[in-house]
Amino acid sequence: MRAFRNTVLAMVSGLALAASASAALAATIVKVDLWDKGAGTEMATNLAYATAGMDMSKATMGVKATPATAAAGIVSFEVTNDSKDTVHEMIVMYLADPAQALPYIVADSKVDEDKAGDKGEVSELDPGKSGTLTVALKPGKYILICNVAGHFMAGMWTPFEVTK
Ligand SMILES: [Cu+2]
Repeated sequence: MRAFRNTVLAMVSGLALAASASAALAATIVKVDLWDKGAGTEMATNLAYATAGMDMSKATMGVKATPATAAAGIVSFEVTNDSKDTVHEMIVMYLADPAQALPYIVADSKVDEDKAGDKGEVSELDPGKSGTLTVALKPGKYILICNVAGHFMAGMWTPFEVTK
């Protein structure tokens, strides 16, 4: 999806130029922390979003967004991988139907990014590294996930809402 992402980035940089011309369109800053309990911890395997009866207190890794909501418009996700030993990433997914599970490729232990509502990502951050994603988002329900193999099922997702 790199070509698509570059298109989005080109659109966003156009928006960013427009924003710099108008202070009223300042981006909302969202801090995102990617955390885990260490590579020595056995990963949880059944914590996908929208799984009935799941217990997120069993998550061995996760995504934390502060704040977990933003007004519609330009949003800058400032993402930090807090892990000491594991690569993580952050993908913004739009949820067309928040009651539905995300499409999943079992053989790859990954969410199917082509079928889910991929809006952009900060891909594969080494431990301790940071990156920023700036995107224009419309109102709705979203989810921030890490799609390194197995991490989504281990609990690496968090809801995110864009309001009008
Ligand atoms: Cu991860």
